Amino acid sequence: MQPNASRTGRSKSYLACGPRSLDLSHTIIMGILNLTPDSFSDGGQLKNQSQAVRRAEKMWQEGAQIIDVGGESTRPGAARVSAAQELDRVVSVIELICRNVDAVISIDSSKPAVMQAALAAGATMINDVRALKTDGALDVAVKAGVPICLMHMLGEPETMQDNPTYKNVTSEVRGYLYERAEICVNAGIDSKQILIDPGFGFGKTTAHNLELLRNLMQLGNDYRIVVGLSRKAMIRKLLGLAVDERLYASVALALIAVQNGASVLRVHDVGPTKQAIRMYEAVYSS
Ligand code: 8Y7
Repeated sequence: MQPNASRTGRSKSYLACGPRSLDLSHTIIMGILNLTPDSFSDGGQLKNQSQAVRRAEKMWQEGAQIIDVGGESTRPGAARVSAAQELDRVVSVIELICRNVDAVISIDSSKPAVMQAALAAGATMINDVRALKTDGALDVAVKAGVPICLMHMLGEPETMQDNPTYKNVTSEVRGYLYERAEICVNAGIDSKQILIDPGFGFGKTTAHNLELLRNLMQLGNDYRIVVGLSRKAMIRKLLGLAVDERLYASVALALIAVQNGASVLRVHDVGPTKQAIRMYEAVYSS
């Protein structure tokens, strides 16, 4: 058994993603599939779509059990897009991935209409950086019965990095996530289907991010933890590296997250992260 499972005394558990179930006794990799226009060099919609499906397939082959599909950028300073635009970006790609790749598809969105359409197209998980706070989002999640990742964000992407301040970042993030999770449970979501995520970089300084990662265990055992640190700006701030130079640091951070209790890793570089996890599991399962 992995130390993070034995330390927390959790028995074998699963996420129920429609017809599939994900075994949480192994670390799960969620591969990032960005369908925002800046993630493509050029070309028309069809070219983009087949490129996206190929990328999903590659991530699946490299070990991603979940593909997280998103059509709205939540980077610091990013503007919001309309539901119509987001739908246009994600729905047909989800249908195509479903037909061609055997992975669980997660919809990265805060908009209930987008969640609903994505679920109808074959997604069986929701990843919401706004933790189902948008009007109507909780209702969609309750009816769908799929796993839901609730992420902490201080403020909104346009302004979240303007001097974020906490008295105690770990306890405030934990308090927020447990409050959101309780609201979900009271609305009828099975607590075993709820995942929580501290939201690295979402209204946090580098010092906040480092403290949260160090204290990840303090998010507790009630809900499984998702962590996204892949290629994030804190690596530029600490090491001065451009976004395409952040692989080794990203893998190191992912492994620290696993040691500190993360169950799901949201990453761009699936193959290298999978190798690191396999070594970790080889050490701790023998
Ligand atoms: C996260 C995320 C992003 C994260 C979860 C990026 C959509 C920025 N980051 N979702 N989304 N956790 N659950 O750099 O950390 O990927 S977008």
